[in-house]
Amino acid sequence: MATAVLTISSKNYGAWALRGWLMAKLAGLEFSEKVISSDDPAMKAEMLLLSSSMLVPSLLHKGIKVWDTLAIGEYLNELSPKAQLLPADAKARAHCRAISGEMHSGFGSLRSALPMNIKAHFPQFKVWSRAQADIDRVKAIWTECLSTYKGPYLFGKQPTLADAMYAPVVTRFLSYDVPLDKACAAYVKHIMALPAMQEWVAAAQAEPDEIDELDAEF
Ligand SMILES: N[C@@H](CCC(=O)N[C@@H](CS)C(=O)NCC(=O)O)C(=O)O
Repeated sequence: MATAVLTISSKNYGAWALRGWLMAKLAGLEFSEKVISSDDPAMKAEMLLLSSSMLVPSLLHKGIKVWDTLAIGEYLNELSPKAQLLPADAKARAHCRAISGEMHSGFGSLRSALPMNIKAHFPQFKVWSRAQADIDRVKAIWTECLSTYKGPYLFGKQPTLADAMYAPVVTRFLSYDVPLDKACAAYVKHIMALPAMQEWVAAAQAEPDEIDELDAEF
């Protein structure tokens, strides 16, 4: 039986949940999922036991509770150093932390204008200027990483914490038909082809439609 429990929310709408879940998969952690619905008041009390911030994702592993996505990523990197969630090279590692931090603390316009919704497709979606600036910054980050580390992932041959942080942006770019150049489009394909991503997307597709869109931060 798995000794770790990852608390998550909707697989269709839960961008932070996807980040934490993908990190756990990339780290090779055996875990069970606890899916909570923020609409259910009974769940709130249970939620507090699992996540001190009342936000997901939250990881419970051998009595250690870790909430907040970046903290989960750092914890998993310590737990499974061989998985190299952070690159071995110090310069690349600093770069990986910097762009992961940028995703963690920024891109508010992109998040609110293009919320994650894996099941949906909005062809020719009209993007407003601030969200466009966020999109342009994401593309610049990806382009720099892909040319520096030669792909197919942001830091080279294997996916890292940064790829998990940007995975919900990958699904958004597909949902909202965001135009991409060849290198960024190839990156999107590689992320979507990860077995873990395919598993997540299949579960999102199978999620009942009546799950309300999360009204907190995406
Ligand atoms: N900074 C947090 C953000 C987590 C977050 O905003 N999670 C959202 C959903 S993906 C949440 O739990 N919202 C409250 C709720 O759904 O009840 C992190 O890195 O984990």
